[in-house]
Amino acid sequence: MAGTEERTAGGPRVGIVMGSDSDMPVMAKAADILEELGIPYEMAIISAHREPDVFLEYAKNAEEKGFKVIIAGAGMAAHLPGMCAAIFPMPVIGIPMHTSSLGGRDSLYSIVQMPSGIPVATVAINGGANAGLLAAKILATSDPELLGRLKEYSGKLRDQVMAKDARLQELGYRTYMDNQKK
Ligand code: RP5
Repeated sequence: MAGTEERTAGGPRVGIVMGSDSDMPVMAKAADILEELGIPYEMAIISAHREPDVFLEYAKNAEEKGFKVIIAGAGMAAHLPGMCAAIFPMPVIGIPMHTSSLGGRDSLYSIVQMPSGIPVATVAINGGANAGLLAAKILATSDPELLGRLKEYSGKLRDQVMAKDARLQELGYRTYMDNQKK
């Protein structure tokens, strides 16, 4: 399939799909998280509107490929995540893209307002990293080693904030802010 790559050894457990390459900077944040946590994924660019036949093949084959979660990102009339959820029987996480015309509210409403029976777990506008983490947490419910790596990740976040506060106490806020601007 064009535009598809598998990043880690072992079959892909997560499908990352986006409606356009203009979505790539946000979707890359989800991929970065999966790589950091050692989760194999496959990334693809597929437009539900511009190539519906290709989209249908992707969604129908996703379970057979071994995907346990799909992360789908799209902007404007963002039907890709909802249509993935209509076909793929496991969790779909939707990422609404920021848009220049309506600030991403168009994408957000298109993705989050699913009809009863077909849920899409929708993250914030441009919330690529959280989508990756949510996928990891879903997989971690049946993978104790991954759960351990997630706990380490949370521990690192905690340490980073504590280090920042220690630096603030040492320098005072004016010097801290001056250093931030450099
Ligand atoms: C959506 O339309 C894509 O997900 C993208 O966010 C938006 C704009 O696509 P391009 O015109 O940049 O290809 O389908």
